[in-house]
Amino acid sequence: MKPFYVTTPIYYVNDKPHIGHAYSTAAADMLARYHRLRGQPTRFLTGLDEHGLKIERRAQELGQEPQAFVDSMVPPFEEAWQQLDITHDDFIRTTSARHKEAVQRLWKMLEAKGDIYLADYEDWYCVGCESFKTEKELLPGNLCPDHKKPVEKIKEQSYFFRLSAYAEPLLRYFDAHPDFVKPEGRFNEVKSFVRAGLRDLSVSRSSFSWGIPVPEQPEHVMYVWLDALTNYISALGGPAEPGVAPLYDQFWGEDANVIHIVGKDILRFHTIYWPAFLMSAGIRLPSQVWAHGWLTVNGEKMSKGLGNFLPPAPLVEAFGADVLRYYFLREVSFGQDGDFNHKNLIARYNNELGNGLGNLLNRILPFLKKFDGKVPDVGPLEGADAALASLAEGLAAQVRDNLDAVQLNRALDAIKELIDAANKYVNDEEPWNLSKSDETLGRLAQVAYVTLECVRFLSVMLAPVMPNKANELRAQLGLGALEPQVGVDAWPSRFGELPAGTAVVAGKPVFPKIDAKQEEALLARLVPVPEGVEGDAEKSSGADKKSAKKAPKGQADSGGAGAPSGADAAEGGVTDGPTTIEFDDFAKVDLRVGLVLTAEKVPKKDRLLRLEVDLGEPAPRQIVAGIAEHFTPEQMVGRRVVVVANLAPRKLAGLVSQGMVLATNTPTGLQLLAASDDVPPGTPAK
Ligand code: ME8
Repeated sequence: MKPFYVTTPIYYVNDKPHIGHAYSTAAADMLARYHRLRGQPTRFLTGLDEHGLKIERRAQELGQEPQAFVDSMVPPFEEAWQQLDITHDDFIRTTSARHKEAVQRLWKMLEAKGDIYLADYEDWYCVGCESFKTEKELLPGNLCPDHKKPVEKIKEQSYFFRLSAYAEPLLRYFDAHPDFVKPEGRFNEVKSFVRAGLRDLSVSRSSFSWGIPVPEQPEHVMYVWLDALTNYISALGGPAEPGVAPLYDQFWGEDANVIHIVGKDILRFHTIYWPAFLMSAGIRLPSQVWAHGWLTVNGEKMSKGLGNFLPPAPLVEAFGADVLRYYFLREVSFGQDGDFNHKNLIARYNNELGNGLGNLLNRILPFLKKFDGKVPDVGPLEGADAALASLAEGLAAQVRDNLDAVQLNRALDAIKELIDAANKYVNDEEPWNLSKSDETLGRLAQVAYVTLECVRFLSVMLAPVMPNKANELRAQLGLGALEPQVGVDAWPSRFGELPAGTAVVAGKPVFPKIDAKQEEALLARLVPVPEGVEGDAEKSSGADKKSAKKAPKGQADSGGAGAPSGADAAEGGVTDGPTTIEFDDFAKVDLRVGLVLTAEKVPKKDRLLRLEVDLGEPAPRQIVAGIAEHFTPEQMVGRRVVVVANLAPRKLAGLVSQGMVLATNTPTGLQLLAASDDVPPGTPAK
C-alpha cells in the first residue's frame, strides 16, 4: 500500500488561529483519517512558521523577544487542533533545531548545484505577504495588491536563487503531471505565470536577523519562504541520503503520495518556488498541491477591522468539533471560495444531521425490541432491499473515489445521498405498520436489517469528517469504535456484513435538535457584531429574511456580457414573475471589483474577448467575456469592472473562464458595471 503524506500550510504565529486555519487543517485531517481507514501508512503534518520580518515586528510591537513571542503562540494552535480533534502525527516549528539544520542542508545542496549567487538587490517587498513585488504588480500609491498596504523599498546585498533557470523544467513537469495542481483553473494561472518567465529570487536578507542564518554567512538570514517550505521535508528528517531518515525514505520516497493542502493565497510559493528548490536539490516533487478557496464570515471578509476573525474554540464549544468540521467541508466546494454562516450551520445541522442521519437511526431502533434488541437474521435481499443495498455499495465506492481525488464536499454529497435514500426507504416500508402484526414481523426484520446496515456504512464513511459522531452511531448499533490498522482496509464495500445477533444499544439522540430559542441564543452569542453596528447581529448573520432581494424578470447579465454567462442567464432569468431570494443566497455570490490588466480578441470568435483581470489575488484571473462586439481590447485595459468571482469555471472556445464580468444592455448598447479608479481590485461589491 502506498504511503500517504498530507500537510497543511505552517501558519504564521503573528495571529491566533481562526476558522480559515481550522478549515485547511480539518480538510487535511479528513484526508489523513480516510487514508488510515484504508489501511495505508499515513503521516499528517502541521506546524508553525515562526521566522521573518512580520513576526519580528509583531514581537517588537508587543515589546517581547522574538523567541519568547513565538513560544507563547504555540499553545493557542496546539489547543485549537486538540479541540478540533486533529490527528497530526507531527507538529513542526521553524525555530526548532531539526528544522534549522535541515534548511541549511538544503541551502548547501542548492549552492552545490550552482543555483545560489550574491548580488545587489533593489526592489519592493510586502511584509504582509513576506514576498517581493515587481513595480508592475503594485497598485497606485505603491500598495500591495493583496494587503492593500504600502510596500517597502529594499536595497541590500542578497543571495539569489536561479529561479529563472527553472521556468522551462517546471513547464515540462507541469505538462507531464496534469494533476500536479488542483483545481484545474488554479493550475492554469500557475502555468501562465511561469510562461511569462521567472525572475531570479532573492533568498537572503541582511537588514534583519530573525531567520535561519545562511551557512558560513551568518550576517545573512534566509528568505522566510525558503525556510518555511522546507518544513515539509525537515519534519521527516530530510533532506537526507537514503537510509539516514526512515520517515523521509518512506513518506518522501518515490512511491509516496504526497499532498500539500494550501489556501489559494500561497499557491505560487508551493507550485513554483518549492518545486524549483526541490528540482535544484535533485529531490522528488510533491504529488499534488491542492489550493482551496477563501472563507468569508457571514459574507464578510475576515479582518481585524471588522472584528470577525472567528476563533474555532467558541464554535467547538457550541456545536462540537464534529459538527463544525462537517459544516466546513460540506458547505464549501473544495477549491472554491465559500462562506461560513452561523445560521446556515444550524440549518445544516438540524436538517442533514438531525432530521437526516440521526433520525434514520431513531426511526428504526425502537422496533428492535421485537427481536430482543438484536440485529435480526435475514436471508438474501430482494426487491427494494437489494436496490438499496446496491445503491449503498455504489455510493461507498463513489465516496472512496472522491476522497482519493480530494473532492471532499463531493464525498459528503454522496454520503448525503445515502442518508436520503435510506430515509425514503423507511418512509416507503413503514416499519411502524409492519410492527403491528405478527404476520409482518419477517418483513420488519428485513427492513430493520437493511436500515441498520445503511447506518453502519454511513458510520465508516463519515468517520474521516465526524470521528466522534461516527463512533456514537456505531455504539448504538452495538459495534466497536473504528480502529484503523495499517494493511487493513476498513472501507465498506459489501452490504450485509452487519452480524446478525449484535445487540443494539439505543441511546440519546446523536444529533439533538437545536430549537428556535436555542438558535436565537447561539446566534446572539456567536455572531460577531461588526464595529459600529452594535446590536445588529441579525444583519451580519445573514439572518434577516426581510432583506431578501427582488430579482427583476430577465435580470442577470442580459447582454450575455460575461462568459460563462449566456446559458446561465437565460435559464435563470426566465421566470413568470418577480422571484425573491434569501439574503443567504445573495451572500453566496462573490461580487468583486476587478482591474482589467490585459485584453485580446479570441481568434475566430467574433463575440469573445480574453481578459486577464486582477481580483486582488496572487495571480490575475482569465475571464472570457462576450463583449467583443461592443468593446475593443484597448478600451478594456485599465478598466475597473464588477466580476462574479465564484462562478464555477467554464470552458469557452477552449479557454477556461474563471468568472463573469457584469454588464447591462441599454438602448444605446452594452454598458459595463464599473467602479471608480480609487477602488482597489478585489474589493467586494455588496
Ligand atoms: O501563509 N479562508 O501562513 P498564514 C480559508 N506561513 N483559508 C484561510 C483563510 C481564509 N479566510 N485564512 C487563512 C502563511 N487560511 C505561511 C504558510 S507554508 C510553507 C507557509 C489558511 O498564517 C489557508 O490555508 O497566513 C492559507 O493558505 C493559510 O491559512 C495562510 O496562513
